Amino acid sequence: MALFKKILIANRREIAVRVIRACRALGIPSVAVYSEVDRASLHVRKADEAYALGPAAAAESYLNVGKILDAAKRAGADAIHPGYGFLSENAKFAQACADAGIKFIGPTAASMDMMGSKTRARQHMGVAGVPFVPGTSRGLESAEEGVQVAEKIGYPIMLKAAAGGGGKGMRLVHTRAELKEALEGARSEAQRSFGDAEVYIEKAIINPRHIEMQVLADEHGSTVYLGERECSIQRRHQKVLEEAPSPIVDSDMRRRMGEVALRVAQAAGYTNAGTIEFLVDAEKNFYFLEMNTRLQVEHPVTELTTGLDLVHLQIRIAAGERLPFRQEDVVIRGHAIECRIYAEDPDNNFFPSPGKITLLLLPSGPGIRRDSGMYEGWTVPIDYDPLLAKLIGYGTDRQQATARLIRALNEYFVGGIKTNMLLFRRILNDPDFQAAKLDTGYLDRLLKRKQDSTGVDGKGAELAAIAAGLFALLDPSTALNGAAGGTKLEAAMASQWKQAGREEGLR
Ligand code: MV4
Repeated sequence: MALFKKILIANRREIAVRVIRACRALGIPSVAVYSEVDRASLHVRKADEAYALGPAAAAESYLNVGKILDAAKRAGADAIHPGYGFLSENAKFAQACADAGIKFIGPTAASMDMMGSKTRARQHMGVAGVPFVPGTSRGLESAEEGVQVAEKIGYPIMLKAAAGGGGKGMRLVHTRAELKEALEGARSEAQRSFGDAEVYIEKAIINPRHIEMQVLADEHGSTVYLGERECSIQRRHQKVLEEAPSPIVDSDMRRRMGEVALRVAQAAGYTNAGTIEFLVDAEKNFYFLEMNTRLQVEHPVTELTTGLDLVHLQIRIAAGERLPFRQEDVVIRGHAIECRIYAEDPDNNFFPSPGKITLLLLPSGPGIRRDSGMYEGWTVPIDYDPLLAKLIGYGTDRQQATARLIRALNEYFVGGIKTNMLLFRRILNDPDFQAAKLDTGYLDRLLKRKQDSTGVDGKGAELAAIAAGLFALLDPSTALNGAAGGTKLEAAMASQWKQAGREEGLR
């Protein structure tokens, strides 16, 4: 009757904690694995059991297939959840799990392989009638071939690595004169990054939106879409803030995108949770970009707007259960926005800012969800991606979700390290964000504008501090007036200035 005897989580920090929570809720014992620097990590504390993998280097720990399978065998785990990143999209790992008789909670190695190469994916999607950006569906043989294709589809064009992702091996080319050099650059970067120099051409979409569709597929042929996420707010191919639903997608567009996403998933023989990424142009035409064959960082915004627990469903699907609902049962309700809190220094080019968390004040209250991998006293290691936590605001509409998130960000305090938290106040208060004028160039434009210290108007913050001091003086309930009023007023004002100074220091 039990879904699994025990689940090992081949990951760390917030996503490991997220999966452990799902295991707990389902009554399944959880097993953590950790590297030397993660001995005291939150996921290790929360799991029922924990196994050491080895040194911090990912190749000797979270990317080491042999060590992870060995830990699973020792623990008696019959399933592995890979989280995101690390081995989550590694077809060889999925196959190695299958060969070891351990259920990989995700798609099959064959589905991953199909999506692992963009040219292969484009070939399959062409057959399935999925719209994608015009271009080639195989690697370029020469610069001359590139020039010919580019003349046909028209500049600007995009050169992309077939094995690529995250913008590596990608070049925007405006004219024929630039093409040869760009192709050489893209090829060598692709070879260096992926060990595969295959590069192909797409027509470039200028300032697209990035919108993705969540799907779930069981192992009995039933596939559903769970609505889209707007992920246009990113910097250097790293997402910063995501929301569901997308402000520009109406129910008709959602249905059309969803049906395309189902076709993609079915063409890949897909099972479990997956995401189909689209580029959307200014006229709201959408084009298949790629499929992510894992649970994504931003899955909570879909959970909040659908009321579903995606990790719970992933586990049930992996155990061979049927999806417990049909497409027509999926209802999108309300609006959710996620902020990715990174240990990085916005004043120093967003460089990672590891160190000890000396003070942690946590937000809560209506419409707030926090998925976190940190705790007070924990030292953030330098060795991995600097994501600390995700703060998600939910409301009946976008405006309420935004207001709740701003309120919660004001309650949230992470002391001892630098974080990107003030950036979110800037975004959420920005008129363009509030008007949903978003595309993949949005954040760079915002960051180029002259910024002040507080995320709101600098002079305004100063005035607010003074006004707070005056209110404190005039309000009898604060008992600041009277004989000792002068000194108490000074204290109240000093504390306001301290708050402003603290925020200044956190910038
Ligand atoms: C594009 C594009 C415009 N036209 N393809 C960047 C990462 C990779 N996954 C795909 N990317 C893009 N592909 C065509 N034909 C613009 C981008 C792009 C982008 C896409 C999604 C999210 C952020 C982005 C930032 C810059 C460029």
